[in-house]
Amino acid sequence: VPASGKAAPASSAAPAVPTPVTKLAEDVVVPVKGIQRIMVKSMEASLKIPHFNFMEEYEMSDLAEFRTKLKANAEQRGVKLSYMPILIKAASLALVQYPGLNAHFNVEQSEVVQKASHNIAIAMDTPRGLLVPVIRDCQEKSIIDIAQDLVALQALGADNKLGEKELSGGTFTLSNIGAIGGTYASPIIPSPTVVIGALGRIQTVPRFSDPADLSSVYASKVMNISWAADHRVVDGASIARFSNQLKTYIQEPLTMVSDLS
Ligand code: CAO
Repeated sequence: VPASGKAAPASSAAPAVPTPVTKLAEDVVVPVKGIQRIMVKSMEASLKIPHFNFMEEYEMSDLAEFRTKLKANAEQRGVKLSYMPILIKAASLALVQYPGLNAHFNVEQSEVVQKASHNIAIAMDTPRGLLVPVIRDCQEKSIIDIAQDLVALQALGADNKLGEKELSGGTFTLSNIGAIGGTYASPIIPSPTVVIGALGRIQTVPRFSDPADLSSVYASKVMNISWAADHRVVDGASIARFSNQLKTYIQEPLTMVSDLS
């Protein structure tokens, strides 16, 4: 029930994607082919990876304000600025300090290649299902550059035009499942990369500014990120330290400015 005390109109609860309104009269056989067949193979490869999961809550209030300020400027340049480009840039800045997480594990050669380029793959919900196009060289790009790339990839995805060129070469992955819903996830690492992060829904929750003072409760905007790392070559402490660095960039966005090259 909203603050007004009145129940929200029924239409506001309608799901964004309509669900089928007719029951199936008989079984329907759906062949698994094309992109989905590739998904079967890549998920089977991913299952060989021992996943280490780590989840953390990030306070988003300052980042939300930061985005509001940048949004107008982005719009003047004709760019839609969601949270994603800022989070991608923040992750890239944190990866500079943790190069072992922006890497490929070549099992056959028994080597980890720390990648110079931050080619950040973004899980995307498209009419063809899940696709994971790549925003290349995020370490060299501004937040606006990244926003432009993301919007362009979303447009290609919507038109069924994402191909090998856009879908290959990722070195680190982010999956914004929270854009659809959900707080936590257990994401699957795309081989040969070694880390993936699933972003949960941004939500407003009560928190204490002073844990010793119960009257210090305030409305906090938070997002959870669920990390999965390849525990053969990445230890939990590295993920926790990387997450702490990213948390600083998210919670105090101005700290990003001092680390921009
Ligand atoms: N919590 C709350 N709101 C969110 C949000 C989140 N985690 N993520 C996005 N939003 C908001 C955006 O801010 C935007 O609102 P405004 O217009 O007011 O800014 C709105 O939702 C729509 O965002 P978007 O989806 O168009 O853009 P995005 O850049 O945030 O995300 C993309 C782009 C491609 C990541 C997303 O559209 C998508 O496909 N997500 C699904 C990923 C997925 O399927 N993962 C599962 C992989 S395993 O099967």
